[in-house]
Amino acid sequence: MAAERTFAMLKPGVLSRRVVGEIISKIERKGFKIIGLKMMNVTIELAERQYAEHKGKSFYLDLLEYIVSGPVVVMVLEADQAIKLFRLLCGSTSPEQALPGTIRGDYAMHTSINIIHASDSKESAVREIDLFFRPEELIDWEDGNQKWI
Ligand code: 3AN
Repeated sequence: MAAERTFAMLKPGVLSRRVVGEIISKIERKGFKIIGLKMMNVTIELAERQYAEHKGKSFYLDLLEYIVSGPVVVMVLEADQAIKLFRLLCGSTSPEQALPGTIRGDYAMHTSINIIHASDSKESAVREIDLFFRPEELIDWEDGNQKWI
């Protein structure tokens, strides 16, 4: 199966809660290969581009305010079926429906502060990776453990 790439963001608050390492551990333990990783502040312009599809919705302004409210950690993850499997690992957008064991199930209490972003389609993944990473920031390293994943 051809490896796929997806975009992930640990949203503001994850650094403050000192759980960045725990969440990245869950992502690694599942078997995703991290090929891009950095910490940054999201500008309002970048936030508007990332969430353009939500413009006009009731939660849009709160979403922008949240995403620029503190530093985030962004990643590009590679795996077979990365987009689908990573969304499963994140759990439902609504923490009431996110199952225990998923990242939102274990770490989030409210939809508006649901701590992690995962691309929802191939098109979104390509667009978001391109928005947040320069090509030279992605490192396609040789994975000697691939046959065990
Ligand atoms: P997901 O991030 O799970 O793909 P989307 O794309 O529907 O969810 O929504 C993007 C983000 O917008 C969510 N992660 C969440 O932060 C926020 N959001 C979505 N729906 C709501 C809602 N009903 N109330 C508040 N915030 C919401």
